[in-house]
Amino acid sequence: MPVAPSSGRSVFPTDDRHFAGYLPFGAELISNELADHDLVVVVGAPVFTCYPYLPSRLVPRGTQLVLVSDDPDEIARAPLGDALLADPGLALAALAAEAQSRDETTRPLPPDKGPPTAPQPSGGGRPSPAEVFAVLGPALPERLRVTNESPSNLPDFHTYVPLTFAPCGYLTTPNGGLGYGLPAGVGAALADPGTPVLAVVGEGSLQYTGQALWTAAQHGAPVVTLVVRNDEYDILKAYGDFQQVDGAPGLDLPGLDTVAYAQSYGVPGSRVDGGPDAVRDAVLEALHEALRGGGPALIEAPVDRSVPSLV
Ligand SMILES: Cc1ncc(C[n+]2csc(CCOP(=O)(O)OP(=O)(O)O)c2C)c(N)n1
Repeated sequence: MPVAPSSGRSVFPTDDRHFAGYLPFGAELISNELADHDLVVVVGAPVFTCYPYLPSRLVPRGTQLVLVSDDPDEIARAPLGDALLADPGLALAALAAEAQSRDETTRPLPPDKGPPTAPQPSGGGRPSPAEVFAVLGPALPERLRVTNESPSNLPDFHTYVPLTFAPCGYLTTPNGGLGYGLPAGVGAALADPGTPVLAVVGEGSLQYTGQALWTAAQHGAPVVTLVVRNDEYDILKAYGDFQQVDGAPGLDLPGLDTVAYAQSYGVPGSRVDGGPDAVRDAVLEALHEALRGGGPALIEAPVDRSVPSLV
């Protein structure tokens, strides 16, 4: 079972043998990924959110698509396929019961994928985001909510950070609009203070709703903000490359001091220059402290400035 492109929630435990990864964002890439399938059932998600624009059918000709949704507007928006207006949970339960009642050979479990391959060392003075996530991800506690608003690192984040806690164990913006992640994490921590939150955010995205740090400080919310700092709007540089635009202005972010910024809102912060192991230790310590009533903290982790390819 793959997760719909740009899903705002974790809908399936990523350590399950049936988890088939995240669908890419661009139409052509999605279509290629689904090419081997006769039937695609989209459950409780749009068909499909796409970015960037890559003109293509969403599924190959010959592949049937059915949307199951309780949202008539979503059904009206679906650009192709058939739709069933129904509660997705009830519909899936009915489908599972029907499948079990059939006397057919059960499909074997998909092969165990094993752990992801280790990232290439960045080669520069700073680690890559992948190197940080590869060390941090497996060390994170099971009972943890995670939010992500660090756009250029999303594929690395998904590769190395297991998302297994439910319900709403993972929160992110489904449409790319910045400013949701940190407030969502603070709100979740206030609603459920027994579950700490790790809010992963780019230093650019932090500027959109950083005031949430003040709310976290005032209420002692157990939220640890991890700023993945690359000193630029990395994903927009990637978009510039994709559109073959050279030298778009305003995409460098030198001189932001996110530690001082957090402190100005009453949240203690520290910059961790010691590489992935040091970042992991600092995050785990801060999560531990937060759960013991120590309140929020911010950790800034410098990473290298490599611009990822968008497609
Ligand atoms: C409300 C809003 N304003 C502007 C944008 C455009 N935008 C998309 S990503 C991005 C930069 C994010 O920078 P950063 O958080 O540092 O992450 P990076 O791309 O470096 O990983 C911007 C400005 C947006 N998506 N939403």
